[in-house]
Order: sequence, then structure tokens, then C-alpha cells
Amino acid sequence: AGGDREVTLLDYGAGNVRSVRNAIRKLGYSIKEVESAADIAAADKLVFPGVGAFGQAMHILQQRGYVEALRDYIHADRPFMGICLGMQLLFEGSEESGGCEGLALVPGRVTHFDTTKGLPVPHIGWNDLIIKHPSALLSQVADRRVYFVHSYHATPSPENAEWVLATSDYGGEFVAAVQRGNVCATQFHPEKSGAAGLDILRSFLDPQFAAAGAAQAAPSSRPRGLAKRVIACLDVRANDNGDLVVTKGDQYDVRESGSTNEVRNLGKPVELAGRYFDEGADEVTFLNITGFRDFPLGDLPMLEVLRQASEGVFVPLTVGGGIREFTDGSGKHYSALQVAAEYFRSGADKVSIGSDAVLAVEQYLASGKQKDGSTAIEQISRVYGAQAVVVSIDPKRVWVADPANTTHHCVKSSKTGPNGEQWCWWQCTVKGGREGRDVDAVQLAQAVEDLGAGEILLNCIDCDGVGQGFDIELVAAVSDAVTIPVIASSGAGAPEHFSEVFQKTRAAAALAAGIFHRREVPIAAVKDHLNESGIPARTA
Ligand code: 1PR
Repeated sequence: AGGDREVTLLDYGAGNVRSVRNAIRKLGYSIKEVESAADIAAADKLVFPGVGAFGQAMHILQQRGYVEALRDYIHADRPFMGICLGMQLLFEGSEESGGCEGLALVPGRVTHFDTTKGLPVPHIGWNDLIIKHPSALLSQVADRRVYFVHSYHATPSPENAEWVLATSDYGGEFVAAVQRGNVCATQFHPEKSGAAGLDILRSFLDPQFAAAGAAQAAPSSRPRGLAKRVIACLDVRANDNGDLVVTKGDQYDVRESGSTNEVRNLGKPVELAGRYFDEGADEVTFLNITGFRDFPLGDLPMLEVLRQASEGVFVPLTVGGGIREFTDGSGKHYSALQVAAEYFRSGADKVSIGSDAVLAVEQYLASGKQKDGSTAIEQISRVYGAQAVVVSIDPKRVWVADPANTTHHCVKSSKTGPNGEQWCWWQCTVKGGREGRDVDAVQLAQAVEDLGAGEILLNCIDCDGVGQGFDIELVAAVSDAVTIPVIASSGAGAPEHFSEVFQKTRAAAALAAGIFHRREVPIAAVKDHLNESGIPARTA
């Protein structure tokens, strides 16, 4: 064994565990990979970040002969930490993958969240812990939230009470952390839970650190439960010198007006991402806004941006732009799944699909809503899970005099169009808003949910960069039409715009760019305003 500062990592290659590696390294530990069952037996501290689907994970563990090794290791009460699926696999089995047996170390089965309760599923975001037992593991958490992303959950019961350290509430209590002796596991992602998460990981790795922790702080009086997320977005592209810069447009035009006509440069992507992490962004999104025309795997700087950003940013990272299949100049074909895989390997937690989703939905609608498994959304969702697939919509408002004149989802607007129209719908565009298609935003959102997307990033070309608030009518129409979480985007100019979108729509998150880049409104001011308005926001 490699001593005190070594962690053995069980990575069976089904997803992004880069952030777990980065977090372990950040805490000053080196990583030894599990390459055989013997490595499990020889571990001093074993970390098991489960990714992918339950059935597939069990299948790989069985194939490699790890199941018995894991059971023996855990029965011997050796230091073990499971994360997310790595916790669920400790239970007897799961409803996921058509019903499947687990390691059966903790009593109980894993089930899907109830979608009839009107709550978006997956459960994505920062939620409070309800502490059931004092523990070293969670002694440093104080009253901070942690980051969850999952569609399935275990339920606390008298049978597993001696295991359950903490629950969280999402339409009912579910198991958030378990521990017995040296074996622990969390449903949430400590490696994505900011400073609170790093403290939890460190408490597992270093018992002295845990022992120094104060007793769990009493809950404060702030609004509790799943926080509405505040996301900082970096639109990234090469400037005319070929350097990757963060840019920001007005209604998608990113060039300076006047004689220079240069791409607006608001800073370096890695630096800005680090700044937003420090300032309390709940997520950071990178959009490679020219990805539709450049092949992203040729765009190595973007992958490098992700690699570097993920070394210091311990909240979820999303990357979009150019996620689609592609044949390069030499005739080599890459599937959208391969493109996405490269992004995940480089540190992305989610990929965001824009133009390709519109084309996929056109195909889906033309075929009478047939799913043949060929679209990027379906492929990536199947391998990495729905929560890893965001669909980014770039809609434009279209005014109509009479809803009978269009087949699209129309809304009676509180405003009027240029010719006195009272009705409107939102047309989806591709190629960064350059080309409108015959699909509306509501139609697209419903279709991509059916195809397996886990979240919608809802931009608005009319509102982008204008600073007059989100398009409430658009966000309401889309968030009412789907059960997956919707991120409202485009138009934030003041903290009040965030409370407005959360009060008037079912949006789960709100994203902004310009006001944060130009330091007009600090992220903390948005969060404080939300909490003061009775809307739960993560402040620590
Ligand atoms: O089509 O899969 O290659 O993805 C391209 C991605 O790039 C899409 O997600 C698309 O939204 C984005 N994109 C393309 N062109 C632009 C552009 O600005 N010219 N940016 C663009 C989209 C919108 C938001 C922005 C918010 C908030 N930018 O990301 O950050 O509107 O801005 P604000 O707070 O300043 O109002 P594909």
C-alpha cells in the first residue's frame, strides 16, 4: 500500500470521474487506479464514484471480478467512500435498468423519483441535508447545501436506520448519506459541492480534520430545500487573433460596433470560471459559440480550457457548442457520442446540444415521434444518463395576429407586436441564431425530453444582452410543458429579474452572463436578494 496520502480510485470508465480525481488531488492526495480485484483488497482508502446506469455498473463490476472484492473490503470495515451511484450500488437493488440486484450491503431498494408530484426529475441541484446522526463525515458541513444529480434514490426505513447519516427532501425524504464504521457513501457529489464538499471529502480522507470539526451547526432561518440555481455562462470563441476569449453579444451579435468590429473580449475563460466559483456560482457553463462551424475536437484549446477549469472549479461544469456527429477533412467519422466523451473526459459534467437537437427533433416529428436511438441526445443519454444531456434552445419571438394561423404553440402576450399582434410563439433557430426552423420552443422542449434530455437551457435571442429581464412568457410556456428542469437564460440585468423568473415560472435555475462579466451585479447580491424574497438560494 502506498501510505497515508494515497487514495485508491475505482473508475470503471463509464463516465466523468475527472472531478473526483481533481478534488482528491486538490486535497493533497495521490491516486492509485484499481486495475484488478487485488488492487481493491490492497487499498488503504477506496473511493468509488459510480457513474452511468445501475445495471451497466453492476455488469462491469461482475465482469471484472470486483463484486466479491468490494463485498470483502466493505465487510472488513476498511475505509470506503461511495459517491452517487457508488452509494446506490450498496443497496439491495434498483428499479433502474429494469430491476437489478446490487451489492446488498445496506437494506432497501433504489427507486425512481415520483414524477407525479410535479417536481422536475432528475433532482438536480443544491439541497439541504437533514442530519440523522452526528458523524465525523458531515461534522464540517455546518448549514451548507450539497450538490445532487440523480433520478433514482434510496428511502430511509427502520431496516437501514443504523446506516442512514443524513437525508434530504425532494417530495419526501430520501437517503443522502450512509455510514457504518469506516464505510460511508453519499448520494450527493462532494466533488461538485464547492467548499462544503471538499470539507466532506477531506473528513473522509483525514480523520484528524474531521475530529477537529465543530458539532453540526443548528439550521439557520434561511429558506430551505432545493436551491434555485444561479449559473454563470461564458460564451467562448476565438477572437480574430485566434485566442479563445469570453465574449458576450447583444441579441447574439458579439462584434463591437464601430470601425474595429472586433469580437468583444471580456476575459480569459479559465480565469473567469475560477472567479465565478469563488464568488458562489452554482454552476459554470461554457458555450463554444462557433462550435457549429468548427469541429470541436479540432478545437483543442476548448478541451484545454475544460481541463484547466475543472482543476479548480468544484461545481458542475457544462460545455456546449458543436456536440454532433462530424466527418473531418481526412474523412474520419466521429459520432456525437465520441465528441461528448472527449468533453466529459476533459472535465465536463454535462454537455449542451443546440443546433443538432433542432435537427433531431425535426426528424423525430417527421417520423411520427419515432425514437430509433440514432440521435445525439439518445446516444449520450443512454451512456452517460439524462442528467448529462442539456439541450440549449435559441428561440426568437414570432408575432401572430391569430393563433389559428399557425400550428405552433401560441401564447397570448401581455405585450403587443409591431402590428398590434397579441399572440406569439417562439421559433427555434440553429447556427447561433442565424437560421430559423419550423419548430417552436415548446415543441422542441417536449420532444427532447422524450428523446432523453435531462435539462433545458432556454435562451432568448430577443432578450440576450438587453438587461431588461428574462422573457417570462417564454420561460413559463416551456417550463410548464416539461417535467425536466428548465434553466432560464438571457436578459438578466438586476437581482429582481432572478426573483421574478422564479416567482412567475417553474424555472429551476437562471443563467446570466453580461451582468457578471461586467461586474455590474455580484452573484452574492443575487443570492441574498433571492433568500430575502423567500426563494431558497445557496449562499455558502
Ligand atoms: O448549436 O450545438 O453548436 O451550440 C452552440 C451554442 O452556442 C448554443 O448553446 C447557443 O446558445 C450558443 N450561441 C451561439 N451563438 C451565440 C451568440 O451569442 N452569437 N450564445 C451563442 C448564446 C446565449 C447565452 C447567454 C445568455 C445570457 N448566448 O449563452 O449567455 O443569453 O446573456 P445575458 O445574461 O448577458 O443576457 P451548437
